[in-house]
Amino acid sequence: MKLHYFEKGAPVAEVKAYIDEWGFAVVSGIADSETMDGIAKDMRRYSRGMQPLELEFFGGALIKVEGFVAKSSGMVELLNDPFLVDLSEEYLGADLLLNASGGFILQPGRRPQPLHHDDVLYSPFIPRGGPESMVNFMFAVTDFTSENGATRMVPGSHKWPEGRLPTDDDEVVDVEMPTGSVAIWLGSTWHGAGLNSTAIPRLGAEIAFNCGWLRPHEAYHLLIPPGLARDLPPRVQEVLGYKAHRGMLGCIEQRSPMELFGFSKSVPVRAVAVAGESQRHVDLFDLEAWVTKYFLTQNHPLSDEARRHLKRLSEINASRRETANRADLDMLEVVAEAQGRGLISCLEAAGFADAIEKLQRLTA
Ligand SMILES: O=C(O)CCC(=O)C(=O)O
Ligand SMILES: [Fe+2]
Repeated sequence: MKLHYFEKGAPVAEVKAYIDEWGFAVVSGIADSETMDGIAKDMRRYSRGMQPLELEFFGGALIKVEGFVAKSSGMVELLNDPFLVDLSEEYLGADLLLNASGGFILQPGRRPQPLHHDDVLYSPFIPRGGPESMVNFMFAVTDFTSENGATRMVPGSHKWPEGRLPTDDDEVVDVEMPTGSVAIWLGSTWHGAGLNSTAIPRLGAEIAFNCGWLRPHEAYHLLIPPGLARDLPPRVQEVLGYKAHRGMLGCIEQRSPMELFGFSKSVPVRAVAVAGESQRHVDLFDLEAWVTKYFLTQNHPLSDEARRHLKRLSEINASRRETANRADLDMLEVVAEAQGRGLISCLEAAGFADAIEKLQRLTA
């Protein structure tokens, strides 16, 4: 294959179509050099005195700064780019979680990392060929070259059946990319760090996600407890696990922890969110249409955050419309309520108090 380089701003659908075909993609220019420099500094600082990981899995030359989002503000910035979550949601569904984040320092070595697929974490329990469980982003903090051990990918290997192993006949592509680029691959895609035959370490910053109904590799509630998470951007709070999955997993007293802890300002949303079924003016079925119309008439651009919540709410509402079974309806109602609350607290945090007030009047 000839590797295509997407540019920052490439539509999610285009990048996804490419990943669907090859199992991975590269987007260049996604992070600026200042952010990369900051991350490089943090990586060097936190890796002082560390030795390469010993497990055969890592190949003998990889030093890893783990829980890296908890250690580097640059990593928080990367994580807050909506492109990451928007693209990953295409594979993992809504309310996904940060699986792991790391500084990957590839030292000069003697052999490459063995080829593997990252979803070994879950594949004993989710058969290959089923839904994807992970999406991985590796940012080039230094240039990635064939000489310094750029990550190697096996094109199309995400489609391989259980038990199919790489052979010498399989094509392997070195993902060469300049600093500020990101390589993206699926949990099912075979890959591995290359061999660094230069004298200078290769630095990569990894952010991986998993489905919100799976337990992440790293325990981010503990790495970034509520007192610290409070000051992070909402999207980051969400993927750290402070948002419940579909309003039902990871709850405290039936609520998302971020609601209960009051991460966004007050959340006077229940009245709006539960204004279901028989209400006169706005009900959950129409909430997204109402909000979209409101922003159109106000000439306000709809924030990414709000757009995301709206998209989820409309997905849930579409399934509500199609579901006749009472138990399923009850469940979907819980989910719609949670998504409605998320939407409204995000509107509120963005300062659209007038929209919320209107909504509340309409639903009173
Ligand atoms: O550092 C790299 O290029 C890839 C590392 C990797 O795939 C892993 O450790 O799972
Ligand atoms: Fe990997």
